[in-house]
Amino acid sequence: MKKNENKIRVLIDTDVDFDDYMAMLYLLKHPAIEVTGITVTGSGDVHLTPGVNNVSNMLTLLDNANALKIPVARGAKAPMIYSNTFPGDARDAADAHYDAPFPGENPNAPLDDAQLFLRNYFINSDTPTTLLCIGGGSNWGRLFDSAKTDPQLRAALDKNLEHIVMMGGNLLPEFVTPGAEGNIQPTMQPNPYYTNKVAEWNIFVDVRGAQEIFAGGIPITLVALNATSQVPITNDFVARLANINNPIANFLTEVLESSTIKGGIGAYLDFWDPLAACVITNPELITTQSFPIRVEQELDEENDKSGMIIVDQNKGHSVNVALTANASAVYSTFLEVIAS
Ligand SMILES: [Ca+2]
Repeated sequence: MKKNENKIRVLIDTDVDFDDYMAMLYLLKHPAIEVTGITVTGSGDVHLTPGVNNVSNMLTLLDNANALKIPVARGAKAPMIYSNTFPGDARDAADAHYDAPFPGENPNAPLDDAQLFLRNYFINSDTPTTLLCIGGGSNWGRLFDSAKTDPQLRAALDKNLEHIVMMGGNLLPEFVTPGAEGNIQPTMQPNPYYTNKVAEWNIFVDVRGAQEIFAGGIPITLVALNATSQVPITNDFVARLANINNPIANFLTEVLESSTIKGGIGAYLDFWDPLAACVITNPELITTQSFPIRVEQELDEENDKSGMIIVDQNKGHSVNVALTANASAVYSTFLEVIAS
């Protein structure tokens, strides 16, 4: 792999929401990145089978035969614990890829088993890899859990999993200024199914998965709501995206303009997953601070504190949490790559 020796190798773990497309296509287009595999989780926004098909067919947007061969693997059908789930209408929209068409069908079949793919990937790898984790943590929570009884996998992860950049979580005002509320039941988009006001979705859908990732012993940058809430997807950003007028920009514009994203709440949402993707290439876009954190997972799932991120000097794991982001630099960084 000499030609790619200077590139950052990235594995992506996704729940194929609207903003996952922004994150994945940014990294797939970036000249300094080699995406070496994409695992899909069914704990998150999309259902598993449509999610796998959507990621696989998304690769046809790149008009590049090598991109079609990037491994896409079926991951978890369910979280490691509890049964928290996104609202059904949001899942239906994600399954239908927001009615934005892909140019074609990927002729390469997806892989059946993300756990097997990831184990073989690390055991056979001699190159450091970064993980972008932008869905519920069920795939990687399971991998870290199985590494506890699989010394060969554990050693391979320690050797070559260099860094995890994870979109998720929020530090509440009781831990940091300015704090960020959760997004399960935000003011702007009322959710009739849950009353939890302290958790963030990627953590909430699999509280144990997230905890296993935090405890996994690999350096983590957690791109929390504290930072992503400073980067709203604005009308001006979408106009600049639409103005690029290439197949990827047009696809992303169509997703953002779909009835379930902008139309559903009358405004665009935040730059959640794509901010985490941009942090891999441009860490200067955020400021971070290290905290010893853990996920509240000991309470019943119906408890309104389930999935809360707790700063805990005794039982927490050291994680770099993104607290601020430079919005105008994020927009420019992202759009420059999509336009290239
Ligand atoms: Ca996501």
